[in-house]
Amino acid sequence: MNKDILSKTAKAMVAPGKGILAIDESHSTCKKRFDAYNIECTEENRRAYREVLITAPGAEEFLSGMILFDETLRQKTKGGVAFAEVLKKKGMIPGIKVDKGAFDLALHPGEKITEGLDGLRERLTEYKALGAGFAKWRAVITIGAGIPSMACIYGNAHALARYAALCQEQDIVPMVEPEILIDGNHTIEKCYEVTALTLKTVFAQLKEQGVLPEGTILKVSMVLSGKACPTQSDVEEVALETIRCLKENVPPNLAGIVFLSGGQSDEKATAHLDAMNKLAAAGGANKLPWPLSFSYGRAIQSAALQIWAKDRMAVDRAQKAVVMRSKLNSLATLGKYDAALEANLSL
Ligand code: 5MM
Repeated sequence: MNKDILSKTAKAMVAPGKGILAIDESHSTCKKRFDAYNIECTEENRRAYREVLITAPGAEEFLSGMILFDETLRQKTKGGVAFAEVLKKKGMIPGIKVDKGAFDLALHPGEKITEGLDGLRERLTEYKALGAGFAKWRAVITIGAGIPSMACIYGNAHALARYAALCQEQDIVPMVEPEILIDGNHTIEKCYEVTALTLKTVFAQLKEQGVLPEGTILKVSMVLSGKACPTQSDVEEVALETIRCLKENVPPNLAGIVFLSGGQSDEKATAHLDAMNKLAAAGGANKLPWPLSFSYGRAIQSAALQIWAKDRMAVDRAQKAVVMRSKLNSLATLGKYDAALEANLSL
């Protein structure tokens, strides 16, 4: 483990004004997104769509990297340049999703465990040779009647720590992603409780496995009311509760924190991040020891996918959409976003 390489890469991932674009949908998730527009989920369609995102001119001003799926890391532009090379030439870091997905947790109905540790050391060696500088593993925690169980939280936390240690062994920065799902009618208080317990357990496991915090990025969900909760929290409350939860449960020497959007609208995901960074910039009790940035998938891609789906020739417009959304999120990492800017998004 080279501590300098790890902390340098991790710092670059959350450099001021920069965040990460997640385009690491597995085939089944990609099919869901494509189905909404009647696009066939073929290897070539996936490649063509990802080429639009990866080659978007100017995205590098706001993005430090992109998370790719195994297939994408092996694909090339129409002109024959490997996607990882395109990213590197633009000064972005290629990342790779290394988990094998979330499966039913035995004896625990309604809960998931993420798999993929078998053979991970060998896969990481290959991914490194293909250009990956960081790797992502997503654990899924569901809130419902009597869940999450400690078996689910602990099992996922342990797997996250084992994966993170394997990454750091090869100087690959682990992006540790415990996602507390937004689905359900739970309150923001319940989400806070589950997020806090999950983070506590994950960081205890990371410590136990010897994972270097300075060479690790946390990717986490915000503290939100469940989608079907009759009382929805406002932007200020989400920002305050998320900051409070992170400050209580994340070690201060972690390299950085990025958020997933998890089904929030594009505007809400940006506004929440901005509110947190405005609070942090104001100092006092909300001052933060780590940068807070984004690693959104849907909340950056949605407009671009819609444009490209309707007209495959409208690559320029789709690319502008992804860059504009990245720019607004970049402003949010600095606490400089203004909802009025949404009106200028003439796509
Ligand atoms: C882009 O989707 C990622 C992969 O998900 P699947 O394994 O389900 O295909 C996902 O991990 C993503 O990186 C994060 O959830 C963030 O994406 P959102 O859309 O929540 O911002």
